[in-house]
Amino acid sequence: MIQMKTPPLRDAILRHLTYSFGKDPEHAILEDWRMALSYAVRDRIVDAWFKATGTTYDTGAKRVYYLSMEFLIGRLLEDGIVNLELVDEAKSALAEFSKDYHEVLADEPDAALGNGGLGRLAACFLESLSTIGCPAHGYGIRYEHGLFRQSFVDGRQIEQPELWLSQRHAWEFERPEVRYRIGFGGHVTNHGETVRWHPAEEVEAEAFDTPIVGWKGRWANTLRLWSGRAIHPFDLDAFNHGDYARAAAPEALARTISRVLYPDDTTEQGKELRLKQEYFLTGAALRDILRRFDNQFGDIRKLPEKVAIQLNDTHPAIAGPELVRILHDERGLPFDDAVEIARGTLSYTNHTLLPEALESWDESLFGRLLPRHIQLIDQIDYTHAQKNPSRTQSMRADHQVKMGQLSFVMAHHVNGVSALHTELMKTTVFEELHRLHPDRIVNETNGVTPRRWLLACNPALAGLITESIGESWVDDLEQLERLEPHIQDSAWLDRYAQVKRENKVELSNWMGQTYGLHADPDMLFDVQIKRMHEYKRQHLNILEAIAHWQEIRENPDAGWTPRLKLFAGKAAPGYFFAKDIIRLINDAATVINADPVTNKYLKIAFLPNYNVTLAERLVPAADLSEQISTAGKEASGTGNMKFALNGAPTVGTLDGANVEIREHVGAENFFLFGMTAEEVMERRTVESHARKAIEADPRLAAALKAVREGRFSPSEPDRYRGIADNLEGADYFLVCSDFTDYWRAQREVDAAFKDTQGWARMAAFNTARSGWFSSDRTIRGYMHDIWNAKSLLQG
Ligand code: 8GP
Repeated sequence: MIQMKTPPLRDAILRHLTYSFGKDPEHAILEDWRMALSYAVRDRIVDAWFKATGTTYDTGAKRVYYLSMEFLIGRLLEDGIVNLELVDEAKSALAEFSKDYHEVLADEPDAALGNGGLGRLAACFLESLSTIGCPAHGYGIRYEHGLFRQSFVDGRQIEQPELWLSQRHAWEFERPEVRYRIGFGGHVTNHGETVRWHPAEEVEAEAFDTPIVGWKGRWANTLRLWSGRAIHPFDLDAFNHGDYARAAAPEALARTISRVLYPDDTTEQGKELRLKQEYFLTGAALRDILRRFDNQFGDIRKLPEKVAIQLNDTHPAIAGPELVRILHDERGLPFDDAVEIARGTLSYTNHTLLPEALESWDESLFGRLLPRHIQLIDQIDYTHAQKNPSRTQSMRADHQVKMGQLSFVMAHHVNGVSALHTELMKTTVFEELHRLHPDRIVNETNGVTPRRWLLACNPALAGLITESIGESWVDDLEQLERLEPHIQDSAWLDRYAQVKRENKVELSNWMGQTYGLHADPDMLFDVQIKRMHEYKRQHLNILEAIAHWQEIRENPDAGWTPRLKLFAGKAAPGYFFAKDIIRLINDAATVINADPVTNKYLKIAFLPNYNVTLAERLVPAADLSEQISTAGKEASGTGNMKFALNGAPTVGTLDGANVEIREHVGAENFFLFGMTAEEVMERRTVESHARKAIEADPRLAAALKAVREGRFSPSEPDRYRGIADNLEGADYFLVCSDFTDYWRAQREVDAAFKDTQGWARMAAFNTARSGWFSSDRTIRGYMHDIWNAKSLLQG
């Protein structure tokens, strides 16, 4: 490998400004500076990347492939700078040119190639894989438009297309030489033993590579995203006949496949284009994986020994039948051997038990698009039934193809994402398959990368921690326990509290400048940020706020704890109930914030366009983390971990990873309320459970009445009748039944917050005891329990 001397960052920036972008410092615009800095940082990442790739080849190590329809990576420049420990150098280099570091960083578009938790987890995993030095690739789709941009008009959510590629993007390397043909439709021929699929339509998948660097630049892996291209991009004949639209049609059609990210989180719509995207990603990834494997190892029977493919939910589940098709139809292995090899290579993560999220495809659509795969699925299903005579559920029931069951049968391990979720998998959706394969389900509780979610987003707290215990916590987060003795020291605790206050001041200033929202940093900052969904119960939060407001009005001098309630989150464009909840929060905020009697004590704001960057601002400044889903519904949560790590105690239910967070931080540092998953199931069987809860709690009744009667929508009093009817009627997510206990927990929060020292102690224990929630720990779990993969870093 060529060895080159690394120039100082300042020189590298200037060099790129001049020779990569053709600008001198006098004429460079902000974007030029951002690009020049990015290229200077990228050069160093590339050095680490080449070295890692070389080591992986030389050692013949097993490789991990993470297939995911979503990678919610956010901005990458700060990530690179922080991981390469270039913060000070970058700041002073830019200062030499009179450029502000933060302004330059803020110019980068936020790559939102994901919806929420599942996509952000994939991004944290990539960073942890590199930090650990596990040879890995992420495979996804290079969507031209990521998750829509959200704004509010009269409190209503408006969606606009997201355009992250309209600005220059520094991180990817186009690989025009890496292209694969992906087919759809057509027919299957059968000549004796030889079965062949003849697709009717083909597009090309072209690779774009982004290096992902780990802590201290010791290792870098690749995120390879596929973009759709036409095989014959231009119809010259049509052009020559003056039909310019038809001439360009093939390219437009092929590009459609990677044009947009589906904006649904935890709902499946069964759309044809979505299935095409799934096969496009999976087909291209498998060809790429097998090409690399063939070049290096040759003997296909060694595939499970050298390759681990993780399916991020069922979206890439077609990998099972596709691998069998390649091994059996194309390479001539016996069917049973092909299935064995595929199963030895694949594993599957389940991220939700919500029935509406479990993928199942109409067999006629599926068979039309993937005629050979549906035959193979039938054969896989048939052999599985033969080997397991007590099986009652087929993956091909009701004229559907059930991707959850297919994934389970084709995977050597299936994992849940928190202890509770994994146990529920065994007793609900996968009960029968778990009985037949009792060793297949394992748990890998989620985690978050401490580089982004503490070191980069909360430099003040990171600084205090490093000063107190050294910097080893950055890639060994459980070292944070060593903060515990410091918590007993009141001077240290004051500094801890001071850091939180500074973060709150910074957020207040930013909200003031950006939204004209003026918040007193001494208020309790109560934050709920996540996708909008009934099971996450943002409506429970706003109902409690309304009840609280009514109570303050009645008795303004009762010594209330001042509170700022912050919300942020997007609703799927077709999820009208969730959109109504957004509007209700905005309408309630308008009325409540304008109330001179109460607004010293209660303010509400819904910040638009929630994304990774906004989370990075809010998490360090939060006092209280709202994790209030109906127990049994949130598979894990990862926002909950970010808040705890940054010193915001949780008010939450025993759901998902909240259970483990509470175990780790201690019950006395967590505000628990609500029914358990078991009690939830029982409560649903109680007739008129909502009505009974409302009758028992006059505060709840009064809050609902205000919503129903249009207190927050005087120009349209009926606006929220739908919400009121739902809550007073079926109330599937048990908002009413959990309300009273939620109210109680919130008043405990109020009281606890008044004791400044006591609160700081609670917050500090949350930080000190959150080390286990590092995604490094999670990835080590996958490497050990599922992939049988090793780190290639020494020591
Ligand atoms: C989410 C879960 O809702 C969340 O609890 C968990 O922390 C996260 O995955 C990471 O494991 N699930 C999804 O985002 C999800 O299932 N999305 C697919 C249906 C699109």
